[in-house]
Amino acid sequence: MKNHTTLGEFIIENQKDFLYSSGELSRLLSSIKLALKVVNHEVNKAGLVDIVGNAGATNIQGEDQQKLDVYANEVFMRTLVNRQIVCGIASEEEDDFVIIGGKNKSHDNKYVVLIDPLDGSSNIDVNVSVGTIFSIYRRVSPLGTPVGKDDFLQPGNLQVAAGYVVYGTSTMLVYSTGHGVNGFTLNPALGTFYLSHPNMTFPEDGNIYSINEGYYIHFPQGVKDYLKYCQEEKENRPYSARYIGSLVSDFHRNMIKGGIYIYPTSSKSPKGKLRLLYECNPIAFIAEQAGGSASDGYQRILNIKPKELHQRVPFFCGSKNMVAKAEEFMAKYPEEANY
Ligand code: AHM
Ligand code: MG
Repeated sequence: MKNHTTLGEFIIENQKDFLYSSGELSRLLSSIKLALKVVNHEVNKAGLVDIVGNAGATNIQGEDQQKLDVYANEVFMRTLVNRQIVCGIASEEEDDFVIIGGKNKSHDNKYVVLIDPLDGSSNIDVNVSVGTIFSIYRRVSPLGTPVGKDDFLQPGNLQVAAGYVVYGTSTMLVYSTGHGVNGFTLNPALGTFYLSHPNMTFPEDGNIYSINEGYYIHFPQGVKDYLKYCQEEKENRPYSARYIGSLVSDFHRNMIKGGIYIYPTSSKSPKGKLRLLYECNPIAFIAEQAGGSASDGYQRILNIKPKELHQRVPFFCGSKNMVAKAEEFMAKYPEEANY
């Protein structure tokens, strides 16, 4: 691959990796690229305009929506709908999945997209990085019919592609189509993404743990034991604690430096907080493609067969050896696997 490869060039050059590719996935990735540039522009000026704040509505999980969440959701929905590339979209910000073209509309398009348009949005008011997370599946319903719930409730190991955007000190898009993980950094002056991080890989081990330790008292015993292990003075421990509270940024740092991210069940969130379809599956797909791993503490995230669109799961994700160690601690409390 030559230097200064742009995202557009990379998408086209790698189209041949897909058997029977008709260019549909490439066009889909290009529309996501367009939408995220629009969202990026808005996120970057969030401090300047009176857009930050509560839109006054709550989403299906009963959480406050920030104005930029609503905006980002609209941009991604509109871009994908207008370009008529996918047959359906499910978003963390929508109660139900959306069939492009309206209810009962039949489609010949192959793909569905699941998206968390703006994750970690409570960080916007304080100028801390937020992200977008997306996941792409081939539909299971026959072409020429309307999409249904089963098209969205597929286990993560059937993802065709997944990615995230970090709106950070630089804006980066990191994605995988199942052939490794590549990262692209936006040159804001030109509006062009360049391949800055080819073939990203997770260090097998690390010394960072990322968890909201303020909730320690509410954690399952396996997690408490593992945290004590992280803090022990032995070998390369104690580890450093780093927690931004923005999944994409915490994951991105850990993938580059080596570390583990944990959002466990707790007595406050008995099923965890993060959503399987919009957050855990796409991040788990990227983690595995980069040589890391992702688990609910007991089983591989990508093997879980989803039951509902907004399902939550506990999430342990990061350097392979660190996740395996955390699972060892969880295994001592098998009853906690039934969350
Ligand atoms: P959101 O989808 O409502 O933005 O919530 C997801 C975010 C993650 O980005 C982050 O890792 C986590 O929530 C932080 O939660 P907490 O504040 O409970 O630690
Ligand atoms: Mg989210």
